[in-house]
Amino acid sequence: MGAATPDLPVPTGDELAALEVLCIELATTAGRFIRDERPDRLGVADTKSTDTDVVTVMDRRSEELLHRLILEARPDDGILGEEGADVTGSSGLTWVIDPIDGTVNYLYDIPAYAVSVAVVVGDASGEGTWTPVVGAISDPSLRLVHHARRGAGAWTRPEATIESAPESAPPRRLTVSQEDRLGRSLVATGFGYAAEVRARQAEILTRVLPQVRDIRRIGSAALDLVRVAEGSVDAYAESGLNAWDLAAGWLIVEEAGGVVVGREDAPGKDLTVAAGPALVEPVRRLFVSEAP
Ligand code: LIP
Repeated sequence: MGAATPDLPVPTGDELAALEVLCIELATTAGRFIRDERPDRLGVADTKSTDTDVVTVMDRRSEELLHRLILEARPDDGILGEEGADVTGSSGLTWVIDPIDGTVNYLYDIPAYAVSVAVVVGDASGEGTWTPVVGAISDPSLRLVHHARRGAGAWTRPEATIESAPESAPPRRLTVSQEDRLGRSLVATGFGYAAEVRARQAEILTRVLPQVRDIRRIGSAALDLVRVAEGSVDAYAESGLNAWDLAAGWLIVEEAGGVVVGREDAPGKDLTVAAGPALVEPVRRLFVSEAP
């Protein structure tokens, strides 16, 4: 396990399993919604940190849907959402949700976006003060949902099996790449929205590119982390991530045998690096001078 926050009450047994089932259902429901209800003429409803950091009406509607379903099922839990639907809970558990991760891909109808739903313990508003215990990431374009709960492995299953007959298509276990040679590693990364951040990230890439097999820029942190968990990239590194980009994918990578770290300890806005055990430290060193 990576740099988790120690001494936090973690749900166990039946409660954790029930939370995982709920996570899967919520991510799948919201994933289906954003795919099947995407308006033909989708526009930009608003912008956030820069005029390229966009919000669509579907980001908001997806978060409203998740917010309603979570409160119906778990009224005492907290909620931290990318679009601001935050709730202070009393249970010690917080749902950390990204209603559309990869919003620019979604806006351009590029099939690489996700819904990320996680349950964390600790203070989800801080850095290094929380850890995920359950997570699910819906990939609506591939009609897959990826999920994990602490201690039970990481899995992928077809979206269609969520309600119908789960036993009809048993989930496939996810396992990270065993690559241990930096020069043979395929590394996913991403970039912030602010010009000065992108300039610094480009400088980092001039050091990274000659030392790795190649990079991939998928445009969704949640899907980048799934790619690490399934071994379809060897590593992922990015600065500037928020908790909602990171929470579910962090757990899924760890439960797939990977390690997720930050600049020094827990992953977060400063830096997130995810890879198999042999590669995580060499990749971290490559990116460590990057600042958000
Ligand atoms: C995205 C991240 C991605 C990053 C993009 C963007 P959003 O999140 O998932 O890793 O490179 O710049 O921040 O904004 O689509 O939810």
